[in-house]
Amino acid sequence: MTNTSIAPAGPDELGWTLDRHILERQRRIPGASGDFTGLFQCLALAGRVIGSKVSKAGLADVLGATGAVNIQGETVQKLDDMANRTLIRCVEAGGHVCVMASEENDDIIPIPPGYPHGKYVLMFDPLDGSSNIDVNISIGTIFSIHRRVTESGPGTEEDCLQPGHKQVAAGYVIYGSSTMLVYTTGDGVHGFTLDPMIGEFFLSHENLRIPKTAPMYSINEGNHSKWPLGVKKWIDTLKSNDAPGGRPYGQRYVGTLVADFHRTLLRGGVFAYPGDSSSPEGKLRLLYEAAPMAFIAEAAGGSATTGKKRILEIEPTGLHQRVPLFIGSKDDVALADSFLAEEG
Ligand code: AFP
Repeated sequence: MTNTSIAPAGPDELGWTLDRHILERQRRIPGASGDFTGLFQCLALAGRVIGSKVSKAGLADVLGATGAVNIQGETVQKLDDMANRTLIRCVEAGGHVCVMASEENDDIIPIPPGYPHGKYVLMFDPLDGSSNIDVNISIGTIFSIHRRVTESGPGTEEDCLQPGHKQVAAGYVIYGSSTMLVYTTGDGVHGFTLDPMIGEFFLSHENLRIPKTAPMYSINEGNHSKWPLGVKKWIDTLKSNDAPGGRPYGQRYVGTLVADFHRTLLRGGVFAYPGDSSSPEGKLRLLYEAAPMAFIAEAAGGSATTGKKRILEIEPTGLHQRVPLFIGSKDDVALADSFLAEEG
């Protein structure tokens, strides 16, 4: 006899699509409007479009620089520009957000006239790791979602300048050997892998947890001479020979935060971009890089600090503010913090 009843919620031969995963969670929230689900559909579309362009980077005329320089003083790559425009176009008409902000734009990005203003605020780094684009190394898109704090109408900078602990969701898309979208709403981190033949993200990594510690560190050692003493001593300790203490640690560094963080999330260890004598606040941006990754790290059981303060507690003062970042396994970040505390 054929069983015609609806299958119970749970993975079956189709697997869980990203859409279904978000929808099932929406149904658990009484009175949910579907706006969050709608916004995620826009983000997933943007991820698929950008991923498709990235995978054809050598064939299409998208490699190289546009000739422009962004607010950070960095050369804008053509793919950076394409990714930025794709995200804005995919999201602006949906009616889910009241304002956006991007690492590539000097100011907030308003919703164009004629479109509704939603209750969410979207901030993103459209293509993290731009300097790796031309050499075929993994790059990514990072996003952070807040609820608006202004009442209604167009969103403002005030909506964007919220501390990271107030995020309602954060995630990234990594364009690597496969395209993956990883996200959290603060209660579990889930990873979805794009099936390029079907054009859909399927749940592949449910409830990711960062190991408590792992013998791996990730830092740009070329900056060694500029580091504060505490960072030098910490890295020297990780490299020292101490078999019972699990040292020396191995070193891995891609130079794309999304890729270095993704490895750290899956395998454990610590990623760091400290402040140094030429950039006391480091290189990474609070709103587009550090805060969303910190939200994901904490939801996976890890932690993220500036070496002195929890990233998610920082009250932002500017759209393009930078912060030192130590992120990953709880014990490994705590060890880094202890060296920075000694320094005073
Ligand atoms: P680009 O986007 O300019 O390549 O910078 C990437 C990044 O912001 C972040 O993704 C990396 O973790 C970090 O910079 C790498 O910086 P260094 O090249 O100074 O190591």
